[in-house]
Amino acid sequence: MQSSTHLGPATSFAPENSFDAVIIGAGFSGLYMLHRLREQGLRARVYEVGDDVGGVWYWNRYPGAKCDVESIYYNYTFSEALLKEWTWTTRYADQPSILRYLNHVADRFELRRDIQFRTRITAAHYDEATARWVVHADNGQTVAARYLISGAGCLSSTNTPPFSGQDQFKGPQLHTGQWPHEPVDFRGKRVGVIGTGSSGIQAIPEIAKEAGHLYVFQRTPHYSTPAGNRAHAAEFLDETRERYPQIRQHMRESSNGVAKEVRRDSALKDTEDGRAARYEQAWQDGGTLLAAYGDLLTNADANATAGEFIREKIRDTVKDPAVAELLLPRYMYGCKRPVLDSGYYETFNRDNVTLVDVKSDPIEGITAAGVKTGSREYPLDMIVFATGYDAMTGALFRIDLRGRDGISLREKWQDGAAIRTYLGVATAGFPNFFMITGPESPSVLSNMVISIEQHVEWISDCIRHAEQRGCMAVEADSQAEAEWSRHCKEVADTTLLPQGESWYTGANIPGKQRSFPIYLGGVGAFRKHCDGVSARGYEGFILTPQAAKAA
Ligand code: N01
Repeated sequence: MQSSTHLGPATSFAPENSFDAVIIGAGFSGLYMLHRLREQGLRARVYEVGDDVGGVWYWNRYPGAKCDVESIYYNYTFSEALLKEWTWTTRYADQPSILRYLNHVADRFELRRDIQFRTRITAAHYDEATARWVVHADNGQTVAARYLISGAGCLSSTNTPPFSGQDQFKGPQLHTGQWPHEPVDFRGKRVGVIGTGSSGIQAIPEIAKEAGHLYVFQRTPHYSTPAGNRAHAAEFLDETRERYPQIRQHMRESSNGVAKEVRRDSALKDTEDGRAARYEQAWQDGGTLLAAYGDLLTNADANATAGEFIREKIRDTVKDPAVAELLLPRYMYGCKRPVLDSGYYETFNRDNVTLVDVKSDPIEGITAAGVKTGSREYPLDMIVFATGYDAMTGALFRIDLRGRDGISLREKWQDGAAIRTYLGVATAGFPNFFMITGPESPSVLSNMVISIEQHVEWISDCIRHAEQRGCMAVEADSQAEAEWSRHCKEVADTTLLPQGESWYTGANIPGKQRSFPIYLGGVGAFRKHCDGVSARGYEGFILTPQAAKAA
């Protein structure tokens, strides 16, 4: 048995550097995890890279940043008092409102005293002899903890493609996922935005309103539908508060974590007029069209009807037919994350906006003056990278995470080619390590906050169970894990989603191994399954009693 880790043994830590649990990240996940563990009487410490709480909502300050899950569903539901005292004023909350909410939560539950900001966890090694994690930070600090819990997020490790010459550009270069705190002045400037996913599509209409000229560098046209954002009426808010117990129940039992009816009928069984009317209704209501029929993500022909409806809308909206043609998405709708916008396609009718098709004329590099494609150089004063994230595994792989026998998570998962988790919450060989909305949980294909709450509550119950029985370690069994991974893949393969070229599959990161590490069985079914596992005494987990320590 190994007696220490590469970071040294987990013995001889001063009390101030020794915790029951270390939690990585102070976003929605880390904040609630800290609250739960403190309620259970455990000593937990959160480490957070940012200067303050918020996670992705701390970093994503770009103009137009909003959440595409309706605000009344995108909040914690664990506290009646918190639900009653907070009001979302618009259908979709913007980034400043969500950040205010998370600050309110941190203050209300006095969380800040157990959070260390401006600290990045760089390594965490499991010391098998003491059944503790030795955790190292970028400031040189090393602490030990019985439990290590990642709330590092699914979309927090930003991706900037390695364009040649990037260091030569004379003006500011900004990434939507690491936006500056001070206001960015676009007035009169030639601005280039690279990327037209959710972040680009939210930012482009806002930047266009200010910029002297905006160049949108688009590689793949994405599907976007109107968000239909609006102020909430007072009666709607009153009624929502009254009905919240039912709304919460509905969210928890639903497929995607929001309390909306899901249609199950087939788009192909409807008439052409019937489909047009239903898609039009969904378009006018705002939101994605994915809920219009039950088979849009499972049947390519059904999917094509929604795709064509959106293409027709783009042709109707964009005045220049050549520009409209370039904006038409051709992949299967929903296989990249569907985007919600506020006036995106209309933006291309402005005189100060130019769409640059970098699929036919790829970006060759960045120069001192701007962006150079194969055919010409675009002189710019500022470049905005809306180029997304190394999703699902990026934040975990950035940490040198080593479990039993010094095996790293990256090695175990073979850089993403062989991701294996049990319930997305644990992985064999890494005792007492838990992931909040890790790979192979519903995570990014659900309302994240509802999924985070479910995982946090399940993890804290599991820890309580282990503590009450005096266990030194809880670890996923490799058989149970293999079975869960197989099941995830089997469910995903009943849909069109694994076929997509998207960050869901890792296709957005050159060289990244393809996989589809998201559980598509639905939030309600997942919760039921996890509850069954705990009711059966944490079936599929190995609980090592204290006595085994001496063996
Ligand atoms: O990133 P993306 P995002 N040359 O990966 C392009 C969540 N989110 O930050 O499609 C040229 O979707 C790339 O082109 P292509 C949400 O889940 C949520 O926009 O790969 N272009 C694409 O257009 C979302 O899905 C909210 O051909 C290059 C873009 O960059 C996720 O975050 C708001 C390129 C990246 O799009 C990620 O969204 C915002 C290159 N070399 C984000 N490399 C909410 O509302 C990449 N691109 C909650």
